Amino acid sequence: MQGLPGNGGAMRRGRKPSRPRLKLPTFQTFLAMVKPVFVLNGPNLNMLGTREPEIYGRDTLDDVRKRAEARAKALGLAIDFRQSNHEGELIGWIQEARGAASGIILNAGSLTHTSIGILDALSAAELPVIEVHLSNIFRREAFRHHSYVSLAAKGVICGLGVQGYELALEAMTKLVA
Ligand code: DHK
Repeated sequence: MQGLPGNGGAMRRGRKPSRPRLKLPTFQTFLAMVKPVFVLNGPNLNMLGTREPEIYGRDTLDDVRKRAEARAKALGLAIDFRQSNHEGELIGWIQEARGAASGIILNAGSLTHTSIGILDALSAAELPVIEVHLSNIFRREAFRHHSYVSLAAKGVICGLGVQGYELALEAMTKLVA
């Protein structure tokens, strides 16, 4: 039996006409397409693991990065994890984030309590910001109770150690959606 012109005879033989196939990106391609969340770490966080472990824990910064990357992958987020001991470098990365990132998770270390430059860069970035601290800064010295970063942050997580970074990533999925 002959089919109708143009549909390969599908109609006459009772089959649905074939539709053009929608090609979905793979999960990895999708990750590469979206802008990463910048996870930025300030001064002395490269010393994690050996630095005052009773306050900051025994995990190294590399452990923190691996846990953050694993959590981000499970959440479908791409992250760019960095650390610097230099205020200017951190400010440069926050400026870069404005065009290149979907959000910022920031543990600015001691610069949290001193840097108006970092606050200004965060305000200019116009991105969701979550502030993280490993230790509970409110149980510590009075000078740690004030944070310039908080003025630009959507939320603050402190005192929960490495888990704070994972919780920040979970919260970020809602903020970048
Ligand atoms: C890290 C630092 O280096 C301190 O200067 C802050 C923060 C607290 C943290 O708990 O992760 O005061």
